[in-house]
Amino acid sequence: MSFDVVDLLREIEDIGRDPIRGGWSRHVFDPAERALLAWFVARAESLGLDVETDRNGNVWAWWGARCPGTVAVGSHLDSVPGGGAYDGPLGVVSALSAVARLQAEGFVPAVPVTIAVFAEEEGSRYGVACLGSKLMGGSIDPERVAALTDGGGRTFADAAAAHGLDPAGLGRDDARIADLAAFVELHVEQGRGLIELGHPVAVASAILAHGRYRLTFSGEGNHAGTTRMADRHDPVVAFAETALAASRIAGEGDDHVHAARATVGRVVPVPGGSNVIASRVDAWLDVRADDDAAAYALRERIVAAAHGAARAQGCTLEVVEESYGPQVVFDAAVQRRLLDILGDVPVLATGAGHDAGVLGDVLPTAMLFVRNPTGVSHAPSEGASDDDCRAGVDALTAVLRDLAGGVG
Ligand code: HGY
Ligand code: MN
Ligand code: MN
Repeated sequence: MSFDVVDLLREIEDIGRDPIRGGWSRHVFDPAERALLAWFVARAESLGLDVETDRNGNVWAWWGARCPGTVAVGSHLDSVPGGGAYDGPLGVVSALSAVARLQAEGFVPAVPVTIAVFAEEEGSRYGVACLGSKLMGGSIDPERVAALTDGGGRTFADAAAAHGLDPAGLGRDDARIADLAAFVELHVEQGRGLIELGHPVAVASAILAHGRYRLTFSGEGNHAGTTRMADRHDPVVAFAETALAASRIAGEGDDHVHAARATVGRVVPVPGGSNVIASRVDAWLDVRADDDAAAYALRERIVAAAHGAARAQGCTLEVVEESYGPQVVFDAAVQRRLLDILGDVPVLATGAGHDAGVLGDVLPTAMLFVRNPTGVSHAPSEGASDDDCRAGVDALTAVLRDLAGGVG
């Protein structure tokens, strides 16, 4: 049984392929994500790791009995709809590969090592990014989470209970946090930084502030053929003008010095008939910026433009914040430690959110990025070369060997 990272990725490459959207769709509690998790559990147990699911649905594979001082690695297995195969799984698979390599070397860690698989990192089913790590770290209200509904109206509480979780147990996990000395997440880079720098691996420095908002434009549903243009209150038009304004406003502030990004990747007109003027449009706005103040200012400008567009169409607008992640600056001491271990590797910021960013509020965390030759992510062409995947495992193995102490 090979634990080479490339072999492991090959083993799971057909789980969750999306025949309609292309790429992969692996959403929390869905069959594909459960199959991927079952594969992980089997592989972890074949390494003699003890696997458990925590109160928030995150899965942990333990090398050594849990106690304070534990070093955690890992990432997530869920994806965006039609996403790539590396965002998340590369970190989990690399962790398996690194542990297998250390075991094969006869290394015995001085402290426990655990591989974490965080639930619903993408927020693709319930709309909140990094849901499992936010619950564990206490940065989201568990009662709000229990009541979250998916596209089919099923609550998180109901789905979680169907998968063995107690909805009343959701929430901050102080004991687990206290046992973790550090969490290092390896992740495929979701940009072109390492291409431009010519390195296979980097250490993360920071993560942009990130807000997600549901915009609901409400107008007057009517007949496409009998309703004069002057008599319409069309929420699709209000949305379209908002999308154009968001792109223009963010573009004014997004350059090589500052980041200001606004995206609408999901729009649902209701009722959705091709000969029907919609009565409502739900649109999800994703806003990213250097820090919280910049993200707030960017959101305010876009929302003001959205209200103006709604008024101009005789529509109304409701804005609901579904998810927010503040700017993250990674722990300088752990970052320094990784750079001392790895030597000459670059330090990169990222616009993508991660569980290591969320948990950085409650414990020392760090990230390793692996070069992505396309620089594309959240799309099927996301990837990493075999050599760079192995370079990532080399780095993660070296980090684990150092942080976990031990002999061999
Ligand atoms: O959306 C993000 O930044 C991350 O990939 N969840
Ligand atoms: Mn992602
Ligand atoms: Mn990810």
